[in-house]
Amino acid sequence: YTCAIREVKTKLEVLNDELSIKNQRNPIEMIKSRVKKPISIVEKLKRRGFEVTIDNIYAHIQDVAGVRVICNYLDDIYYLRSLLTRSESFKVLREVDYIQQPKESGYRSLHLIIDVPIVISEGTLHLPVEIQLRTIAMDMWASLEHELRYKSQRDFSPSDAARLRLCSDAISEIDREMQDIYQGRGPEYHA
Ligand code: 0O2
Repeated sequence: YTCAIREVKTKLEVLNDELSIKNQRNPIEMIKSRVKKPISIVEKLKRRGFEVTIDNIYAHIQDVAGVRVICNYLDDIYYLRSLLTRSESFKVLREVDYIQQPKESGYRSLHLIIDVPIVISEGTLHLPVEIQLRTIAMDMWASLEHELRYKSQRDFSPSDAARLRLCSDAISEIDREMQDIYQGRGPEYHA
């Protein structure tokens, strides 16, 4: 899974370098990655009613390898998505658009699960990698929401959840406005 992440990161970095030469700007602000902790893998398998086995991890957990791509603008997300879905290197296994359809919590990001071929001495291994594409603002919201929901010293109340949903709506508005400013579109564009 570490190698699968390396493959994806390298492809994204190459793409970002090429696009920065072509367009004089980078669509990718930052790339983060992680291999899911064993305890989280075990919890996820149990939650879904599967026995904890290597085969079940391989068959049912598609986000053991995770790559988070932080973009400057909303359009950058969909531009990268179109490049990734057309790429001959990876096959898209699943796509979930939590930007068009945010989660109940207010979470927004575009998730792509891609199949990454890894060439090893015994042949080619195919591993899934979850790519989360989001703007800087969406990343800020997701990081703080996660922190507040799971790591806060006090209980997370329904009122906290409701306020976070409002923050998510505000952030979505800011993302759209930033995109419009970047493209020189006035407020009349959405009228
Ligand atoms: P981590 O620490 O990022 O690995 P599931 O709902 O987990 O059974 P699925 O399809 O994997 O099934 O879930 P989903 O919701 O499509 O995507 C899971 C990942 O998206 C999460 O991974 C988070 O990274 C992110 N995510 C989804 N919903 C929220 C949310 O409400 N708030 C925040 N901050 N992040 C969210 P993990 O495994 O939960 O955590």
